[in-house]
Amino acid sequence: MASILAYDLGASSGRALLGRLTDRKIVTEELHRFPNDPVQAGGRLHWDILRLLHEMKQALLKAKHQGVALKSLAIDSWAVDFGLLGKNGELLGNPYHYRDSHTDGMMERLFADMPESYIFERTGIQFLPFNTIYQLAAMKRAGSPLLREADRFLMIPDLLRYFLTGEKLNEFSNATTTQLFNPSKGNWDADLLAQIGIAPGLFGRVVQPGTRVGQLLPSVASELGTGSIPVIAVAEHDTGSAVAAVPATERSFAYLSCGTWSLMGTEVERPVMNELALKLNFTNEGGVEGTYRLLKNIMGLWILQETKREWEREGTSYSFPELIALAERAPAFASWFDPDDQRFLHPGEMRERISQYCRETGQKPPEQPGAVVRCILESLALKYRYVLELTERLSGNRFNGLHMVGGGIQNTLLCQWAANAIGKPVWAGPAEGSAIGNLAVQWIAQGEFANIREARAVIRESFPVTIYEPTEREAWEEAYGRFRAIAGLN
Ligand code: ADP
Ligand code: LRH
Repeated sequence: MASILAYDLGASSGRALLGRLTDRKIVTEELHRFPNDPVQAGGRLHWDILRLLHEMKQALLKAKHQGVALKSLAIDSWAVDFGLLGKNGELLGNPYHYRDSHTDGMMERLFADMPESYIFERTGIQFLPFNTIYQLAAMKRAGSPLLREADRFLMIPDLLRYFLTGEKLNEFSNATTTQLFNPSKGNWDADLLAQIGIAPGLFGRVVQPGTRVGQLLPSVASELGTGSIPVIAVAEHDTGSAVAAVPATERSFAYLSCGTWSLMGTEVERPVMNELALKLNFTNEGGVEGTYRLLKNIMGLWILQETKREWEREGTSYSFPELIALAERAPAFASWFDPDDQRFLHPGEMRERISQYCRETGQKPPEQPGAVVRCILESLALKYRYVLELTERLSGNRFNGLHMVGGGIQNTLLCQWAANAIGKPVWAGPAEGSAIGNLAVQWIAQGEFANIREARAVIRESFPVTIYEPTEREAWEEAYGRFRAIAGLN
């Protein structure tokens, strides 16, 4: 039976999922899962890009050993990061992690030369300090030798795809996250590149999700002993793939892609690039079939991941289910913080930062592990309510519930508290949203589905959705008012 392969590389882990279509249902099998641990070296934070390529090859070997013939494969990953190729086609250096501190203060520095409105009217993209534009500007300012030698700019999935196929192409959904792509012109923005002093020649042709972009290089196929496999560019930005997999029936719906980040918003036909979008710092990231994701980043489960890592460094290991059980038993509504306070962006001692935030806002810092986790999860749920309200205001739509996809939906407490906080049902599933959206776009490219609407209908039939109805409404309503005051959200 024909199978296809989706590589979904998240900021915390990567996986390779096999997909098959059986009686108009999608069947998936996890072939391979591996950690994605960034590496601190020489005072900088990098992605271990070649280890990721190695793990991707392991998945191909597993497929071969299982006797699976692959009809195609595709890659999606986190956004904004990139590698640079030299003239000889070799990778120059190890890609930086977007949480590296070299972009600190860069965004504000650029605003002195061009106001936010100038950047936003050209890109429609939210201001995040680690956007590619600020990463490149930081490298330029530091006189990076990599930049001097660079011949091509490839984002993470472009780069991994290049290693597999030899083709140097930039995929659209990810290109939009650079804050250097102009959706009106349908191309890289020459004015912005000139402002930051980056040669436009580094940037290649932009291909739409659903384009066949090559096949396994003979050298890769012979190294692994596989045949030649067609490679497709999907929505290579993981959030683009995740939203493609939202099993919504309605045309206009609200979603929360819940993993390392919490990405909340709605799908729109055209970018919303008005003053309110700029003021609320919403983004318009490119999606499949010409759609855009009007959304806002929320810091997400990163804060919990980092806290868990901190306990591990101290010698106590908790699993996510253990931490959630502890949180459930801790006292409710004891303290909160705004997850999007910039102090939580970089790796490090999250508990101390939470305590500091609590002290600054006249709250008693949480102490026991259960209280800390409860504080994180309640703060996230309450922030979801705030951003959902902003999404409604900006889009002019009222949503009767929230679709949640991504690994974070395994946190049933968070799903329930999200429903309680927004006062509407949460429909959770599928957990492997990005990988499934990746598979769906490959099938569209192969003519198995006519379009994303049909793909979503099949996804709906293939994967369970858990419904969380809101409970404890009064208590959460009252908590929301207090949370807004503490977080200074008007
Ligand atoms: P990413 O793609 O950004 O790496 P995922 O979508 O894989 O992230 O989601 C990872 C998050 O899912 C973890 O940070 C954790 O909070 C949550 N998670 C993973 N496994 C479980 C589990 N068994 N129970 C509860 N939560 C979990
Ligand atoms: C989620 C994600 C998100 C970006 C961030 C850098 O994995 O792609 O959409 O903002 O990583």
